[in-house]
Amino acid sequence: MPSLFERYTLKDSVLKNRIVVSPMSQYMAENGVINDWQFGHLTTMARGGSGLVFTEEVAVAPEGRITPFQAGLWNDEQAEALAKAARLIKQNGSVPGIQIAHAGRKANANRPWDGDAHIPAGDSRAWETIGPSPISYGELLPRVPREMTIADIQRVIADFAATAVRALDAGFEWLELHFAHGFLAQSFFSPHANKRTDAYGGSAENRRRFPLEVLAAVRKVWPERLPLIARLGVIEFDDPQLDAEKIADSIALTRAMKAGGLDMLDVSLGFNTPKARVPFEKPGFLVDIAADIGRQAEIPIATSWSIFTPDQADAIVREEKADLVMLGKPLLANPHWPYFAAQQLGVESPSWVLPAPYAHWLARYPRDEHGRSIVPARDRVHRTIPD
Ligand code: 8CM
Repeated sequence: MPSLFERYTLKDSVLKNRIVVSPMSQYMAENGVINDWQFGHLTTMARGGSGLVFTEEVAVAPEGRITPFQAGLWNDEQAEALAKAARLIKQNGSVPGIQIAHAGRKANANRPWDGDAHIPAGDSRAWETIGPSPISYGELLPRVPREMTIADIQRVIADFAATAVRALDAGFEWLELHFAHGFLAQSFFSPHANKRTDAYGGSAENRRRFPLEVLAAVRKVWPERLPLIARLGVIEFDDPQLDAEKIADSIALTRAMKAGGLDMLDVSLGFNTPKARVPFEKPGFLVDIAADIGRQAEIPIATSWSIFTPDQADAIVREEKADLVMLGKPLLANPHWPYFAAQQLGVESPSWVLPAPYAHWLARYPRDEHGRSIVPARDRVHRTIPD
């Protein structure tokens, strides 16, 4: 059995394999309420055979949305729609996860296909953005956030906890805190964005405070029996010296989060500066960094970015560099990627990675005299040919 298709248990949650649908923002919600678009998207992803399906990033407060069309979870109507999404993911054979976040100084932008840039202050669709310090991200995101007061910090921490309660009630089994990609918690952690002189800024210890307090508040309300994980940006790729410091800071934060009840780290990018030059062209460029952080902080690891092929994903798990592989674009390009991966990796009866109404047809014919598919698995990778 290829390692990618081994079961995985974390707390009381059992995944049928190590393939995870990354949180992928759809920007199709209305007033933060997801709708038929996301129901179709998440159903498709669950039917594709991945062990765990994350919803897109869900904002904990209105001003924390990346775009006006992002999903939210601060009211009952949003919760009801997300509960339907959790049900659909389960009914279609996967485990439902949800990622919760506050976009901080990156909030209030246009959708990527509408230009990706901040909505200018004064526009009727603009709202006030907040952050650790009044420093903008720059380039397409020039808006300067209002520096958060201690009361703002406490309010947003309470918003994370309230959203976690709603996520639990909605039926989600995995909760991911978004501490990456230049969003609010990451910008507190990053010296690029955090120039505060109070207890939430300055030293590495102070810059850890906000994410740790969010984790503590959420862990109090999220049951011990269910996985609580964080996506953490551990590197920028802007400057080798700063990157080395950031990885060291990330290991220290991860150790502290583990002590605070974190069950797994999802290793990702900082995205705090437009000056970063991320080597996206290099397959699995984050994998060895993720493995190192996992070893040093002694915590289970998920990771993502530039992971394309089944062999690559399987090797990551087999070589114990990560426990879970998070995929985005490969699954958008081919929602049944797990089926093709199972064929390519030589899983017995690969069609049964998919739900029975699909699997039994795919498994049927043509067959040779031994009852096996007449097409070798390796040649079937990009074609829908029976087992
Ligand atoms: C959306 C936009 C930009 C990002 C994101 C998302 C959603 C999830 C995530 O990261 O982890 O960086």
